[in-house]
Amino acid sequence: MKKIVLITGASSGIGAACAQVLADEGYDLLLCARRLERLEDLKKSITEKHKDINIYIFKLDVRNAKEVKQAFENLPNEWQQIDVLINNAGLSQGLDPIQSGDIGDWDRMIDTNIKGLLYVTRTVAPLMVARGQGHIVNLGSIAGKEVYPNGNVYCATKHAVDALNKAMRIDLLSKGIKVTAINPGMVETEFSEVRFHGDTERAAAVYQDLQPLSGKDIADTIAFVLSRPPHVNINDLLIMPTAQATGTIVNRGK
Ligand code: NDP
Ligand code: 8X3
Repeated sequence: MKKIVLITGASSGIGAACAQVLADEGYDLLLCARRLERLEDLKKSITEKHKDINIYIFKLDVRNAKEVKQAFENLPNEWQQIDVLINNAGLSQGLDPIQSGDIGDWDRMIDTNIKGLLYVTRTVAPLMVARGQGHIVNLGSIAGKEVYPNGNVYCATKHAVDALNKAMRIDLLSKGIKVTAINPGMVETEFSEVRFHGDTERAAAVYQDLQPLSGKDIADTIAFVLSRPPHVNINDLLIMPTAQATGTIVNRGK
């Protein structure tokens, strides 16, 4: 029987790459995000390559607890047998000092990266507990391991993901459920464009003169983590571009 992976934030970047790579690995895909048209395109392109992979897409804003609960209650029964949850939906907004940060930006990061991840986990973990199996993969960040100038609230949300990852592993230990954190450094996706509110020039400068990670680099790593035998769990991985030593120290060859 094929395994089902649920990927939040599958409409772009790391989430979309996970969908492609895990389809190659034979997983059926349960994909959600706010931009349904993006998911439709992704489904079409994966289906063209893999006729045998089942894909179910649905629109979801992880910040809305009621919407999250209803979306999973409304899933056809066979799609509720979720083997892997990739808590990937997340974002950064703004890069400002604490004394002048935008409160709307702060709310969006906290509501998505912490509360959204909790709402989805609270809904999906019981389904895994009932089956006595499952694997939850949480997208943390280098920003959850250290703090960098003006990263304040984004770093705080990813430190929260780091704490929740450890907490989930403890609470789910006796239930046969694996919990893994994947903590990337710079990955070239829509992340910086979203952080800088659509300023594509400023976003491009982040990745100038160095080779960042790609979404596929992270997806390949997750596929490796998921392919370990039942008695092996990778708790926590920090994965950086070779050109990046810390959140802020990078080698642009200059
Ligand atoms: P992208 O901006 O390319 O993708 C983010 C995804 O999250 C999109 O599919 C977006 O879909 C989804 N999303 C955002 N808000 C919501 C919401 N409220 N409800 C549902 N889905 C949402 O960025 P990445 O792929 O880079 O980011 C994926 C994860 O990786 C994030 O958690 C990020 O913090 C983390 N990360 C990224 C790094 C990087 O350098 N890129 C490094 C370390 C960690 P939609 O807008 O359609 O809802
Ligand atoms: C995204 C990477 O370095 O901008 O989490 O925090 S960073």
